[in-house]
Amino acid sequence: MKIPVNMPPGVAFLNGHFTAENIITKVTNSSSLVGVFHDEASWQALPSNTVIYQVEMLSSAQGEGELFVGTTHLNPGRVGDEFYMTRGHFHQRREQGEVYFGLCGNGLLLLQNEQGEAHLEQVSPGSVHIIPGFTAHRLINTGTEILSALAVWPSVAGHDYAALEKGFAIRVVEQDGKIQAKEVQNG
Ligand code: M6P
Ligand code: ZN
Repeated sequence: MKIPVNMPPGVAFLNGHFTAENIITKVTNSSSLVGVFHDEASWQALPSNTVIYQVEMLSSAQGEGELFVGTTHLNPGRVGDEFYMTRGHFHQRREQGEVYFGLCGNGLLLLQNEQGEAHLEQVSPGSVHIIPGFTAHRLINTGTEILSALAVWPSVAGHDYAALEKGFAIRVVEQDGKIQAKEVQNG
């Protein structure tokens, strides 16, 4: 009997683009990131169709035990002094974790627990980030190139954006030509 060998989807590790039959793409414009950046006037001044990031995802099975795979491509740039970043989220199923892999560009992964304690990890090509359960996560592009990171997460995890209405406890800005992480009051 001839045993079939199927061709799986592929990912280019240099830029995170997939080759697959069905790729789902979600574009996030600045206009949908209401209240995310601290300098509201600079945010208002951006053309509303300014693309901040795009996520491309493989279409895969959903349900308990199934995994999603996607790449976030976060553009370089700033809103006022604050670097472009993803909205960031807790998982609806709080106990579910996730893994990010830095592919290209340079930035930071902001991690924050339910007590509001936050820390940063350097994201660079080849970096591996284990995001535990009960931990909110956001990517920040502090470089001049696109920051692309591959992510693998349980399909049942879901996104809880509302839990972060007050925002994260750390903001990353450029000040005096340097990348600076600042603690936010009422974060
Ligand atoms: C990664 C994964 C996705 C997430 C995306 C964008 O690809 O974590 O689940 O949706 O980043 O992040 P956010 O949902 O915070 O905009
Ligand atoms: Zn997640």
